[in-house]
Amino acid sequence: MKSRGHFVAILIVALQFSVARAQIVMVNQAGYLPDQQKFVYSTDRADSFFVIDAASGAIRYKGAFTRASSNDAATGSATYAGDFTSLESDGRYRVATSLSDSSYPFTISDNVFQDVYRESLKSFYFQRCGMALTPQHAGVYARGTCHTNDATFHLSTGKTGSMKATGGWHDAGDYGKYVVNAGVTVGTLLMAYELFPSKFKCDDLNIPESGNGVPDILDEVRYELDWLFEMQDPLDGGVYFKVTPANFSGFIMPSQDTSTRYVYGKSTTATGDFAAAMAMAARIYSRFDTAFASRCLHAALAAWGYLSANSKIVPAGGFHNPEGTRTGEYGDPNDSDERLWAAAELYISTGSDNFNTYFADNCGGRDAFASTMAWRNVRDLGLLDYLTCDRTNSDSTLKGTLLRSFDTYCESLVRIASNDGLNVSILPSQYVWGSNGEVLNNAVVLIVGYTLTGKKEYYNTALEQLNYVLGCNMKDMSYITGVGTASPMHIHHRPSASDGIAEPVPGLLAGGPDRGRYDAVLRSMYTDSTPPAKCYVDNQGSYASNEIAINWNAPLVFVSGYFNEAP
Ligand code: 9MR
Ligand code: ZN
Repeated sequence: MKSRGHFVAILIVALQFSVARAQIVMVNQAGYLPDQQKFVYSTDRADSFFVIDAASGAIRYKGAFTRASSNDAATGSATYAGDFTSLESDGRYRVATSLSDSSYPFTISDNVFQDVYRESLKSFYFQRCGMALTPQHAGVYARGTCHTNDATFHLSTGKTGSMKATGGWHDAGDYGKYVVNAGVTVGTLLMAYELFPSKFKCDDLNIPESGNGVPDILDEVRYELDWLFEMQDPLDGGVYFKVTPANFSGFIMPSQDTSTRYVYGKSTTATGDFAAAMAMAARIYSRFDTAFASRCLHAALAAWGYLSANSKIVPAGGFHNPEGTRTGEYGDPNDSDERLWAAAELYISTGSDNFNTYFADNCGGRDAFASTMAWRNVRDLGLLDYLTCDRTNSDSTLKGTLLRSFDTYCESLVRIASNDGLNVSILPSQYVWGSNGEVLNNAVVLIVGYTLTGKKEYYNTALEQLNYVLGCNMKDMSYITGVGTASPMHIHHRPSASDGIAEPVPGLLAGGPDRGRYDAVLRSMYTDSTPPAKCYVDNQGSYASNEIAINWNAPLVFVSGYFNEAP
């Protein structure tokens, strides 16, 4: 009888569980800061919700749901929001609704973002190419070195022979290294440090350089910069586009990938991003290592020289994969934003009028801010750095104009978020490949907006974007490996897939819903009528929704690091 009773009990629990999941109750699975805004979202029509102590079940807070949207285009559902901001006591909780649905557990405390911040930054160490990851620093994810062979000049370089192409981070789930994506990633991470040095000063991440007196974020970025130097042609300052094999490798460990790597021809987008990132590094590292800083500045100036000598985009029409090459393209037919960003950073680092004038003539003035940065659009990095710099000869009238444009842009993001059922700041049409990166880049923009204007709605909307990737989404999951109760287990990431360890490498952000359904797995599961915010699957084959990439992890580091430390 005992075992039968046991069976019935399990059945009841199982039934309750499946009923509970029929409607979702979405919370930030990392948790909430005690003194900040707190929202729970649900598709459940319940009129009220209870925040209960996760261990005892005791009710700690009771609130009413308000309808956030009815059948909105992104979620395809009616959604309800519950505000429990006034619950400020530290603890471990769950939300239950008056219809008996319940959420994953979550924490309220000052350090809820500590793990996501530290793990997301540490994930860059796990992406390192050209060195062994030791058990001391990588634990179970220790692995051998990789890609130490020279890269062969591809026909598109006009050269023969080979060159050194070691170090740096693997771009994503693949083992390629692409200068354009490296540039925006380095720019985002350095901007985090430059704007908020006290929030990004940790030196105890357990990377090989930890404890050396230089913040780990700068040590980690320097690993990428050291590879970037190799990508510059010393003869004319131009920068090669990428180092990859002709095709993506199978799902093997990096050390097993011995295919021929090619270095591809120079481009002005790569050279502009390189110039900007190196110019930023020149001023940011000058406090720690003057010789390194001046090397960065020389490289940036040489890259600018190449841009000046090539006033039209190189290659014509933007980079395209040559015949026979199938790795990432990062094709971008417009290099004006890369040039603008380079000019802004070179101006800030040198104070030279030439760069200031170039920036002023090309920044767009009243209409400067119209979009958020992404790998193909780095305008905002230049605009925001100009706006926040303290060069005394910068144009204060222009700064005033830019600030108004920026404020209007931030307001437009807040408006999009408040019309969205889950307070997400992207439009339904923007759930494209890497949408989680777009959401977090909007949060970066809003954080800078809050810093410059003090408008609390910018801060709150930025926080809601972090909530979205950490669980307040239609998949009811944290999109970050190893963070939260439900997170990706089958991420499109070659080391995670081939290291024999069930848990993926932690701290990696999945690309997120892709309404374009650019892979066969998404196409087999969803259709044109699937709500955009649902076009995601935790399946290794879904590279368009479940891959990871350095340029998506960088804004995650920025945003989680910002909220992790009190201002
Ligand atoms: O992030 C890139 C996305 O915006 C593009 O639509 C997509 C297709 O070109 O490529 C993405 O970048 C991938 C890159 O090309 C290769 N490494 C993996 C990147 C993330 O999926
Ligand atoms: Zn490698």
